[in-house]
Amino acid sequence: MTDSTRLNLADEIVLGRDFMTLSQHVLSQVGTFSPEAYDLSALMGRIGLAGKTIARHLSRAGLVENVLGVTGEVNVQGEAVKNMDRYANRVFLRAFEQSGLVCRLASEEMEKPYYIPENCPIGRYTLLYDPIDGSSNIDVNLAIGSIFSIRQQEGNDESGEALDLLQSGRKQIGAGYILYGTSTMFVYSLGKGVHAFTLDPSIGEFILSQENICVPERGSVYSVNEGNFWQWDEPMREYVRYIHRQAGNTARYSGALVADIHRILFQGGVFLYPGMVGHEDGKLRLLYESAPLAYLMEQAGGRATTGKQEILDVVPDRLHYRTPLIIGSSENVKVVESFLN
Ligand code: P6P
Repeated sequence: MTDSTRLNLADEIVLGRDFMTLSQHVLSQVGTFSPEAYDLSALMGRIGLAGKTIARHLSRAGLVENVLGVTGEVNVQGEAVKNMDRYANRVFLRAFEQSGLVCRLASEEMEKPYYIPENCPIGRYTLLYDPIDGSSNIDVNLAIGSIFSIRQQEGNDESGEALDLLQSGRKQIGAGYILYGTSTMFVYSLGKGVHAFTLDPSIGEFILSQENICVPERGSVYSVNEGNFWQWDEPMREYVRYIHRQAGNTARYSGALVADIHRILFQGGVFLYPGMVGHEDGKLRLLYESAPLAYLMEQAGGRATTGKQEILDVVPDRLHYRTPLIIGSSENVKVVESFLN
């Protein structure tokens, strides 16, 4: 390379970093320049576009309409729908209309999957997502997230019941989340490790910030809503009493699953959302919350279980199926299991 084409080393390094964008990284992950590789790269790029659009809207909370507050509706989960839930759900749908990539989208906010017929002959992917996870944090300006899972559509789903989605999390071909925190981060895996990108608003790109993230084998953080203590069964209460007695543990619970998982992914520890009296399956939904996060955690060397079964082996019997969730460092998860079994 002649001097006239070179920059100084520092600028070359910055260019190299800034040009490892999300779409570029997906191509490097798939390792080929096949049509499928470009489809996945474009698909991840559209999810990134949805995340950037949601981050922009969040940044105007309190200044523009329809960011804070509730719509007055109740969703299929029986939860009050926040303005941001509805906005973010629509953003994901718009990101994939006319994309040719995704035939069907399933969301926490929609009772049934949303079909994009013009995409179906081409786009064989289904996107499952929680558009805003932790929406109780929105009105108090705390971290929230979006969670997504990518599956291949099997068959033509003539019944419109999306029965092919009722399979274990091992069928996922990719998963990830967007964390709207002090910075906006995009974390994903296509089965070859977990990689994190940070949004650089000055160029509107997610830039690679951490590659091949490995969750520590054990950690001192335990993340659980202890306000539910007397609704848990005795073995779970015994585990938490054990943690209280053991020196060195730290309680961290943000009210947003994505934020708590992100902390554990980088620092180790365990997140728990157990079953409760009257809600034995817990609160978290399998297909677009627990399964994508379990996929990431296993890719990072951690574990995720219901307490009785690996999350990725659970086969749901309905779209909005819930499971208890114990997820994080392999050693911490093992200790929890020793109390439950
Ligand atoms: P609780 C948010 O509604 C959510 O689905 C997760 O993001 C979060 O971890 C959990 O519920 C919080 O639930 O019952 O502790 O307020």
